[in-house]
Amino acid sequence: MANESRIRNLNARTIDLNGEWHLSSQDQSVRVKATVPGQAHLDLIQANVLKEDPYYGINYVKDSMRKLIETTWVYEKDFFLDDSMVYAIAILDCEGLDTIATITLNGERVGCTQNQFRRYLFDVGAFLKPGPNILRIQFEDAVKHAKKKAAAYPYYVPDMFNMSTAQHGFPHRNFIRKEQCSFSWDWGPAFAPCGIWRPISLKLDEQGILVKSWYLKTSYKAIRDAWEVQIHLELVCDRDQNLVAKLRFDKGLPATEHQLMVTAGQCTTEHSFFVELSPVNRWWPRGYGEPTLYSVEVTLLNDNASTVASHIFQCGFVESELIQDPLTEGRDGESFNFRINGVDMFAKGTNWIPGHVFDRMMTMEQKRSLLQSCVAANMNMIRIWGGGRYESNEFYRICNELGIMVWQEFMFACALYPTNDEFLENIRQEVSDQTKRLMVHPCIVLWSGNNENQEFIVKGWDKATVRNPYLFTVDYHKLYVETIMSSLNKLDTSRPFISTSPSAGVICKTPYTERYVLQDSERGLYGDVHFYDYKHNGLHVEHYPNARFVSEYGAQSMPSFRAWRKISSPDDWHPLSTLSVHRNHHKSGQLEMLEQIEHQFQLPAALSKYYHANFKDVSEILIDISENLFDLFCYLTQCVQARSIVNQTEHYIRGRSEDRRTMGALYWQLNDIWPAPTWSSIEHGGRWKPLHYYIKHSFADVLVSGYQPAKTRSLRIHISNDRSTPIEGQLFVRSYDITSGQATTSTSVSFTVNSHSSELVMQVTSDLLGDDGALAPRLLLATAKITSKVCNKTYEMLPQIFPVRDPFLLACLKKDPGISVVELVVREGALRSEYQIHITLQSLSIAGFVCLEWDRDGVEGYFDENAFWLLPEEPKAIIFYGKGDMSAVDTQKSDLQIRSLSDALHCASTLETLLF
Ligand code: BMA
Repeated sequence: MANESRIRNLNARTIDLNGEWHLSSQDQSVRVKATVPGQAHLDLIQANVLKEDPYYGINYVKDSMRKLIETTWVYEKDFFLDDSMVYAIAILDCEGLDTIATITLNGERVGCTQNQFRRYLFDVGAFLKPGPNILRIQFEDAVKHAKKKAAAYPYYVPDMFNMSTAQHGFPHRNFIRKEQCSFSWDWGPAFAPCGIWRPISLKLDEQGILVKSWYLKTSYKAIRDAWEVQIHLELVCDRDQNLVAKLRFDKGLPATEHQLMVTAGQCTTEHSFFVELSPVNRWWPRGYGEPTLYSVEVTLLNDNASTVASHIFQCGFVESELIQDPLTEGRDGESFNFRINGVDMFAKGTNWIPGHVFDRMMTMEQKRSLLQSCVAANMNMIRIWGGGRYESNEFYRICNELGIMVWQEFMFACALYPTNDEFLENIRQEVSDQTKRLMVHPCIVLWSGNNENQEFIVKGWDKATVRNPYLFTVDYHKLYVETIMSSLNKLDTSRPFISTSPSAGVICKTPYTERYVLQDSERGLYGDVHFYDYKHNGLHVEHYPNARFVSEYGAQSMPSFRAWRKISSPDDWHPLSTLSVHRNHHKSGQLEMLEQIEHQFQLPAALSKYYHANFKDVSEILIDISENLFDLFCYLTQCVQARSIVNQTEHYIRGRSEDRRTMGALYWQLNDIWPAPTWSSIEHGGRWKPLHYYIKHSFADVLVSGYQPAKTRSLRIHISNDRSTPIEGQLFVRSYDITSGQATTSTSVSFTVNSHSSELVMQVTSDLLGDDGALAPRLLLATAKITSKVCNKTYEMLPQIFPVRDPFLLACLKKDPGISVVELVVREGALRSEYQIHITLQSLSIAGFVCLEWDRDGVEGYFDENAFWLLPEEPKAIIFYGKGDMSAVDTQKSDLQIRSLSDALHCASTLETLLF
């Protein structure tokens, strides 16, 4: 596996400046040890200066926390340069400073920075001295800086701050090139941290040459029908000379050698050559082939034929296209789909946000584990959303290896931005730095300019944009097309670019001319869509959009009670407690979740009080039993979220073969930045919510899905085939009376479904189920047995409660379904750090949404299935894939928490007894 440490520059001596530093407040009232890379908050916690946990309760808005932002923090490092060190060139390489910083070396001003996302290289030869040196980096208050910039700007540029009081954040984030969500988001807190957040080093040449940066890009060139490999170097040299670059690929690709001319001073040199198609194995997204990667070593020799530097890249060969062409067969509108290596692909995935406020707090292992969870849930794409940060090279290498396609946004979101010369120049540099760094990664299949900034203007999210859309549209074009797109195109045209998401498509690609506005009748016919509906029942399909590609859609849920317990006290354990409401940064989010529970299950009576009555009236009475109730609330929110989002996902997957021609579903959002009520499918810390288990089902290569159209009493069952060969087989449907647990009907039908398409296979009507006008709720199970030669597998539909659209009365279930663990065996896995727990469960009567969870710290991993139904007399075998220390598992069954819908009923009736 390639990693950062393999990147080396043989000849330059690199003085690693990471590790121990000192951090002090400008007035010297605080002075602590610091760790670089990092951010000041972390050092203050480490030194016990910051005593409160920033993630606990509402600490994040407390004065002690906010004062940190207002302080000017100074990082200092002493380092020693040996007398014998002779150098002609010395570069201070800052890979990431967050954000407004002034750098001095031995008291001399080296420079200043104003962009968290840029790599700053300073020539420091004139300031270094033999013996001890002091490097000092001073950080300004980011919030104050942004405010100052906004005030000095000739006109108001909106950032949605007025609309987001529930976020408890800071305004004017659009005036600073800093992670936008660090000023708060509707799922995250505002800490506006500062610090040396990425590695820092000093580079000295030895023979008069220093390579500052190495870049490599591979792209398919149709005119040559071959792969072009471009190598790009940025150097500093003490004289003009001829260099030789030798490239050695692994896996049998031919070695090459190239002459490069370099001139004295700062210079860049570029060289490209072609590799024939035949020896190359392409990088394929998962599900379509192997994500083949190549390693290539570039060695530079000087005119004395001695090696002056070398570097190893991991690269791949892939053709990425985004097809936005008129539809054939007389259909209106245009397609929006990814064509990778010539194959049209349905994008199945999710949206990625920063995994922790303080980047260092999230290890690469944790990021890898999240990406592996995407693979485990059958995804092939993630969208790195524009309000967060560009991830490290290692992150993209993991995506390369796992075959996950990346939709990469530039870091602009939910705001309009200034467009003065200073700002635009800053952006040009940012785009150039990030493109050069990232373009080597085959996983990146799309560059996108921003998140929702065009929609901001078109939908008039702020009075200013309603009053003067022209001004903001001109600014928009200047920033995303004239600045970002043109800076990007100078470096990389091998992948498609879109200016924004959601989009209304382009009228013309050259010159890039966007449609901007869609008429009502054109909605969903062009571009991609973001869709949120918090009002209607999430199971009512007619409210979902008809769209070519849905790059965001989501519903909120609580984190698990186990996670919530760690950041709260018993007083906070109410759906509408101060903390619950405060930490849900989406206004009215708590009530909306209650409403969804009401829509889908009808609220247990006690929860209903929260929803319908004035909360304060009942809070006192409920305090003693709130733990149970709150735990139940968290569980129910997760059940309704899972149901809503998979129903929607499956609607989009079926849409591939319908008039909608949908070719992508990326739900909002994979992960969390902290424990809070959000849209995530995996909570902060890595625990899968039921949604993640359900999504795994929806994104399988063959999907059996059912839905109940509006105004019908039928369930339509479709089979969607994402495989590249047709499938045939038999679909079996069984139904059970939920109240009695008795099997009622069974039927079957044979089917054939073409490759990459979706077919209606069966229509289950209430007649078939024996509807006499007062149908008791049925549990419908469907199994597709595929008998094609290349695929001999069985796929299940997610169990459906029929009628799907009616709220399901929990009272139909037995109060105690009698679930028991028949067997629990722990087995070592193939790797030492992996193990499996095999569990067999059974139940005396029907049990719905049976959720398993380990009630013990240190047990990490996921089950192969969760939130499932148990039928009487049908034992179910479940596997838990554990990671880490196996001894953390207590094989006593007491650690295994089992919950089902009946607990909601049980809890509700207990509460009722207590209340009335
Ligand atoms: C979308 C995203 C995010 C946001 C999410 C949920 O619009 O782009 O900005 O967090 O909705 O509201």
